[in-house]
Amino acid sequence: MFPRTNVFEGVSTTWLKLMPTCSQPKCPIATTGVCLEGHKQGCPHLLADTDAPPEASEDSTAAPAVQVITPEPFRFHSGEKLTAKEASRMMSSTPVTMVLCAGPQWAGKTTFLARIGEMFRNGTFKDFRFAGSKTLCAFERVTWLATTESGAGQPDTKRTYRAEKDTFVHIQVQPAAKAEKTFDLLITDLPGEIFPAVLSTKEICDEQLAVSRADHLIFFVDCGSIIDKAKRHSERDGAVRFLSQVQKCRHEPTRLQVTVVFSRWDKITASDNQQEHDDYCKVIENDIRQRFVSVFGGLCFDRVAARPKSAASRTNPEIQAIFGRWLDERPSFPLPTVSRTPKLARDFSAFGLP
Ligand SMILES: Nc1nc2c(ncn2[C@@H]2O[C@H](COP(=O)(O)OP(=O)(O)OP(=O)(O)O)[C@@H](O)[C@H]2O)c(=O)[nH]1
Ligand SMILES: [Mg+2]
Repeated sequence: MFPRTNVFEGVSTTWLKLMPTCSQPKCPIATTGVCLEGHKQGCPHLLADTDAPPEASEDSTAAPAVQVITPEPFRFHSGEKLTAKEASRMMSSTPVTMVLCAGPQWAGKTTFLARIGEMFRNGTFKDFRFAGSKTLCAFERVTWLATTESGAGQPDTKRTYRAEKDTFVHIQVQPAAKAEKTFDLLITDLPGEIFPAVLSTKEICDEQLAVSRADHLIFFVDCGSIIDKAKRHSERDGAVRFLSQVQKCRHEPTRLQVTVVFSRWDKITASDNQQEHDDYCKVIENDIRQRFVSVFGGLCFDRVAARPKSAASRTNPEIQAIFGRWLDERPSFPLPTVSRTPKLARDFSAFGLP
């Protein structure tokens, strides 16, 4: 084989003029544009150039084709929560664990996430280190009202609005003992405002992308309602109905790990009838266990006070244990035998979003 003569003329960093290449060693066509044997068209010695556009070889009198070399696009993030499309793009490029926090309004879902952020910031997280986030602004905003700089008299949390459904906070962490390993988490918080609609209509539950895709569901039972005899039965009923809806909407509920959190637990520990309320929580726990233990891939119960009135009642170890479970090795499932449709519109995890 003869070495191919130079194919580029007038090379600049971004523009390249493509010239034909000849298999004859001394042919000057690549540098002068004149064929060694005088062929004007159809020279049998010219090599096919896969980079050259077809018109170039068909008509040698046409102007040389120009190819633009463009750099790979680089995406910048605003630092706000990721949309479903952005989350989908991230999931297609890296393994991600998705966590959904759900429960009625005021149950303390956002405060729980804010507490995780605070613990990373003040260094009290024991087993994991913060390794980055594409949604730092959103994370900061969640914890803002809990800081003294915000000027709020009492630490508080901003409501999660309806429009925030299926938007995701991203966090990357490293295990303290294995700094070379990183885990990516996408966490979303179902706005309490749409909780009643999800309970009443399966179609609305179906619409929640995170319900169909999450690896972990943290369901919040509000102890502020448990201590109120007029509200506690509907709180229990809401928990059972939500888990039933999820069971119906999930394609394979056994892939979902569920944690039921009795949130704002300090409301019970500070109450005069602590034992009675504690017993009622156990009744709810047994009821949920009986109904769903064989439905989901895992079922755990925790008592959490993310932002109690007194700092002594904080349940930081429990919150860290829940977080640690999100990063445990996932149980392996047999691969599906059917072939995957890459453009399946409803398949959030197959990234079929437009
Ligand atoms: N006493 C007590 N109050 C808490 C605790 N966690 C949160 N709160 C308060 O409960 C209120 C509601 O908390 P959020 O985190 O906004 O509740 P949410 O579930 O996100 O509510 P939505 O956004 O409406 O769905 C806020 O005023 C919090 O400060 C807790 O552990 N103990
Ligand atoms: Mg909220």
